[in-house]
Amino acid sequence: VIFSGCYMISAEDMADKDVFQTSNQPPLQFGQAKEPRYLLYDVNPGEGFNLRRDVYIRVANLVKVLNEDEPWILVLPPWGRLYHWQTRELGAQIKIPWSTFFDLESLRKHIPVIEFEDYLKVIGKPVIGEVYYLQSYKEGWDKWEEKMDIRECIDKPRYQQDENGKWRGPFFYYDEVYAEKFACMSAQSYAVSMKPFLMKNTTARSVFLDRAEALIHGMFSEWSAEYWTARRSMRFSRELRDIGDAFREKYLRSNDKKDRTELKDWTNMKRKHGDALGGPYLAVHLRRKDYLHAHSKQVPTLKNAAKQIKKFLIPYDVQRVFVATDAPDEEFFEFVQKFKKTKIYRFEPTKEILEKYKDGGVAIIDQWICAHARVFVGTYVSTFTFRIHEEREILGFSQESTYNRLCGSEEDDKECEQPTKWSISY
Ligand code: GFB
Repeated sequence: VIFSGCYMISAEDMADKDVFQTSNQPPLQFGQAKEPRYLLYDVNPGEGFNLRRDVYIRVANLVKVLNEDEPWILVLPPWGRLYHWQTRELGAQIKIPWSTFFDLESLRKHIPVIEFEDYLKVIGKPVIGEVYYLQSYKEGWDKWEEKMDIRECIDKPRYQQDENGKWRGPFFYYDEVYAEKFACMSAQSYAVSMKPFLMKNTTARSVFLDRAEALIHGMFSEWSAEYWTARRSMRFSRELRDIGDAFREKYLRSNDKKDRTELKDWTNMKRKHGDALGGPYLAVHLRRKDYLHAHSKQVPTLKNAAKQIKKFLIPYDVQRVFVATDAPDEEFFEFVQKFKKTKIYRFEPTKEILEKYKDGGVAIIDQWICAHARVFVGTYVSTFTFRIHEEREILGFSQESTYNRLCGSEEDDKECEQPTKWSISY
């Protein structure tokens, strides 16, 4: 069985989908249980990995509230062709399942989820019932109020009807997949407010919300326990954590016992700020590449970044620095040369690790190592940095050791506002 928990599978499912048949036992009787429905979603193609993780939380909480009334399963959108995944030798980097990056058993302790390929197996045909492409309101708005309406598409849609009436579109690069129905929907809505629409206005077995980043957290925001429950369920895969842990042990004298960062089943794990000590190293997220243009004022020169980092070393009594960065090699080596005695490290994947876990997996290993440092310094408004903050909240680090950022070379202390503290709540 693909998903855990209390979701019933109909007798009809049992009859024609061998995926549910176990051994030679006769089919089980499932009585009157309601068939589960499937929610799929996708995000604006330009968005990066870590904003996508935030959208997952919004949609996951929608699925959570749907399940209060009827069984819905979230279909995890395969990862693919993200702008920042640029290692050429890896080829297209598409159709990557969530299990490459995340621990699905952990996600399932929050809501029922399945991979897209498993969804296709269960349905038996490469079909999605209804697709709604979320967009804004053409006329704009004076005051923000929640509303949603089926409207004409504002832009030329990514979906086109073929000669057989099937809607073809960019379904995660699975060319054979089509939808039976398509519409644009103007929406100003909290994610959970889609519930009545999905339950009452749609009938298909599967519904796909495209541009799901348009749905906002609302009351399930970063400040609320519900946000954090979903967030805590987003554990990285065991394999990626193990690779990060081995690096910590080997190069940074860091392990969970000494660092007070041992993980428990997240449903029972509750830490206070300051419980975690962290390994004897500073970690910095040195975001470069497109940030040099996107946030030129807040991104320091390499020389200035090194100067800022040095100021943290004595107060935190650390002599090692771990650098997570998207910088090209020459920039990284230039940065290293700014230090004399301090040892500077970065994670360099073996060929096998890179091929297996790709750019996305390497970025997660970087985040995991940053999350365990005695002190962390991030990059202005980077969602990559924000996810590290959250990881450190979950592990129980003091907020002083977490919410620091590099300032732009020209920013004075007043301008260089430090990151907002998102305190974990349970
Ligand atoms: O994750 P992300 O949305 O964070 O996008 P931002 C940045 C991506 O760049 C990561 C790579 O997912 C990684 O693939 N990357 C960045 C890194 N920093 C590191 C690092 O330290 N180590 C490794 N291994 N990889 C936003 C984008 O990025 O920045 C927007 O989402 C836009 O699309 C904006 O480009 C300017 O929030 O930092």
